[in-house]
Amino acid sequence: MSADNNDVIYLKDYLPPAFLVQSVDLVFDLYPHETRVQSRISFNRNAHRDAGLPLELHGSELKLISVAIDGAVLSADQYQVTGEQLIIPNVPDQFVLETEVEIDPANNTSLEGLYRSNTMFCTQCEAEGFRKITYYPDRPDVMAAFTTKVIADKTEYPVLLSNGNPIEKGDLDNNRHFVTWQDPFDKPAYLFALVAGDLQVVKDTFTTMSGRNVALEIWVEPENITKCDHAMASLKASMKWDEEVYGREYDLDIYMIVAVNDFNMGAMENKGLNIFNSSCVLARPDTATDGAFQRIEGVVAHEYFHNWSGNRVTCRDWFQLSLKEGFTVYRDQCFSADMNDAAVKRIEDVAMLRTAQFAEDAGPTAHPVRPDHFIEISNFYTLTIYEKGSEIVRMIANLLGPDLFRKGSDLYFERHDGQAVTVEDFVAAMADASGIDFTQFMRWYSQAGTPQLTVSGEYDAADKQYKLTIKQQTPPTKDQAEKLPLHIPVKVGLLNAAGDDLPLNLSTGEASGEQGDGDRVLHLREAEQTFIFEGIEEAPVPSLLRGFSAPVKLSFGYSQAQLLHLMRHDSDGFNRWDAGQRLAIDALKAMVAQFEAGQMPELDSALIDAYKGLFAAGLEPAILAEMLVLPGEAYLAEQFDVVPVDAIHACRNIARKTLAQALSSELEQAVVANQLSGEYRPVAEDIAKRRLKNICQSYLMALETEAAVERSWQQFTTADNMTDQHAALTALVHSKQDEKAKAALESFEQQWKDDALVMDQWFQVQASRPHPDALARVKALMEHPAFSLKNPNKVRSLVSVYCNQNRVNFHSIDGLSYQFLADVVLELDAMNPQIASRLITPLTRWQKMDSKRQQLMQTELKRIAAAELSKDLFEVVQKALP
Ligand code: B3K
Ligand code: ZN
Repeated sequence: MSADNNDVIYLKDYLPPAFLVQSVDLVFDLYPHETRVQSRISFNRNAHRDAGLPLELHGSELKLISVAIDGAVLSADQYQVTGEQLIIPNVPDQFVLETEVEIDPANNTSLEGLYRSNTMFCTQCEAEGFRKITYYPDRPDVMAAFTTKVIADKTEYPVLLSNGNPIEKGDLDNNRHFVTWQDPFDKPAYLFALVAGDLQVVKDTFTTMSGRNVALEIWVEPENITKCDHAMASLKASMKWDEEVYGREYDLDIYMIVAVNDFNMGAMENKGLNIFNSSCVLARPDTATDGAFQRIEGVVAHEYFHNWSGNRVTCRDWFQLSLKEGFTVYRDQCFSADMNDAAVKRIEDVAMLRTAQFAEDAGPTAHPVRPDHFIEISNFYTLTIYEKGSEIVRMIANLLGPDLFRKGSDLYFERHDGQAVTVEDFVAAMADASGIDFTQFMRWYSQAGTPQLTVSGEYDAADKQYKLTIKQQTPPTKDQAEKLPLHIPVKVGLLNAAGDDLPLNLSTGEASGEQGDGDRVLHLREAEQTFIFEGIEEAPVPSLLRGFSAPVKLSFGYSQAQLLHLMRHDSDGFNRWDAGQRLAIDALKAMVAQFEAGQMPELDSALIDAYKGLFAAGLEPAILAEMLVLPGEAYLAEQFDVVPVDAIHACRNIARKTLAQALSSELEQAVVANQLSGEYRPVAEDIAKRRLKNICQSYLMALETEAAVERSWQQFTTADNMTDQHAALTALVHSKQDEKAKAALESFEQQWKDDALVMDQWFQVQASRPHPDALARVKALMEHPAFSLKNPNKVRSLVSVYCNQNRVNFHSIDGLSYQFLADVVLELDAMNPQIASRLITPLTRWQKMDSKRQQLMQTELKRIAAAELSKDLFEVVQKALP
């Protein structure tokens, strides 16, 4: 399995660059197979490194045509070219390097560097893709001003884009033309971008807070021109929000977004020229679901926010990736919370974190938010870097409060504008702005694994005291056996019997907030610590970790009555939802135990009553919808040491049917009451109603009564928006109504066969269908004309969705799905290593499966390991092997 270049790179080995770049001039002469790239780079020796060091540039898959220094062409003995580098031993302290290379974009299936998507040229350079374009010090701490001339055929590529502002354009011989772009801001090479194609544009403008006009442009293939409005509105809202909340203004005169079909992830924040996966930018009410509208809003904002948190202030090295990603995710989460329902947004984010990031933190690829070594950095664009990284920033924000956090972020941006910095620099700005000591807190960046808090409460009626004792422990992870106590902010409230928050007066223990407040943030620092509240007149019910104040697992011996109390009364919306989740988990675990003992599982009637109560509680549709959803199979799996995959699936289904039966009139009523008329609007209020209606209808479909099936069919055939059409399609396809399912799928395919993004949804609905023929169907769909292994969206929609969301089939005891995934991963690795190494994830999570499945999964991992692998896949597989 080992290629020879699988060297491990360590954070401790960081050295500043030997040469700095003053300016870069690039000329691209674009042809599908033989693109020529000329570069002219002025270098200066870095005074912080030894004199006399050779010039070492990164370069990969490049055909070197010529190299010259200060105008003199070098002979072959004056430099060395390896698979990864161009090394020139003797160079002056200051010089101009000119190179010309040839590259083959049409054969670049890795979608990194310069490649083709449909008929256009586009680039993806983060993290280390620029080295596939030309020889360069491809590291984020080398920042320079770029000028880029793009030359191409005028008919096939009328639009030629790069970073910054266009400064010159003109015609050339042979029907070719050019545009020259200049980016005045120094940037690392990972933010370079180029696009050439036959594109159309939607234009708008934004006036910044200082009164400058910025041209906004979204460039798409002609058939997508009607799908840009939502992204444009989201962009303008993001620009405004960043001015208001962070005081950050956009800096160039133009901001461009380009939509491409073949893209490894969601989008990329290249300076002034964002490149987006079409799935994260294109939407129209009839083609995109509410979820897609919200995702677009979030991703557009995320990439825009990077202009400050990432581009103006960037990372010193890739170990600091969370510096820009964690902070930017935190910023986009807050933005989406402000644009939508804040409690629902928090619930969604936490549900994802607890399901997927906690599993990552407990699995073989667990790593700290700032890793200390890697083989392939592409493997570290993870939930830990992004989502746990965001939780760390959220904890800092909560420790400081809004005003000091703003002061801290202002200080960070001012101090480090134009620099490539570290996580320490970010935290130092927060510490300097607030006077808070973050020394112990820094362990959050270096310790992997999810801390476990075990909490107990003791009420002393005589002394009117309530004592909370909190123990913390972080389990060992693959690379770190020993863990130290973390500084954990634990937000708590105490509810009295009437359900009100008691005033909290702390006599022992450190906390933020004022004495007498209804909730306080306890500062847990020790392995075990007791906090004492005074003047508590009655035995309270503690509401712990309000708003999910830290990314931890928390256990407290709650009784069912206490959870019901929290579910009804907690003033914290998140914890009200979480109490419901805990109740449901307890009930489902009891059912699993019955199932495994060979009994017929029965849902606890207390849960049924609690759910019934939700309908009478006068909740907002958005919250009611969230509270009605049972924990998913993946999160339920997290609750067991050995995962009973089949029992979880069966019991969850039985629970859904039981609830549907018991609550049929409430559900019916909600379906009727939440029908919307009028034009589709992707606004929180309408999204909540559609969601509530569709959740209730999906419960009713669990019973598959004639009336329910008929209603889904009606909705499917008459819906004027994709949210409703898709919900009805899912309900039908996931039911046992084979005829109706088939008819719906055929009609949907007929209607949408020319729309790639809608066809992705068609693949997803079938890949997640929990029926025994699922694997055969997925395999057959891989032969469908709309499927392509070369397109990441298709691979994700069909293969990833099957392996991650159709758990009962993926883990089928015949091991055939494991074999299937291994086959696909091996085939894909030769084309697109980044996608292959991500796709394999479910096969690496064998640790909590039963021994039979463990063995089947390991057999496939070993089979993969025996092949010649990319660096990306090699790194993941070697970690995952037993
Ligand atoms: N910064 C990019 C991710 C690049 C991934 C490279 N393999 C998108 C984002 O986080 O905004
Ligand atoms: Zn990002």
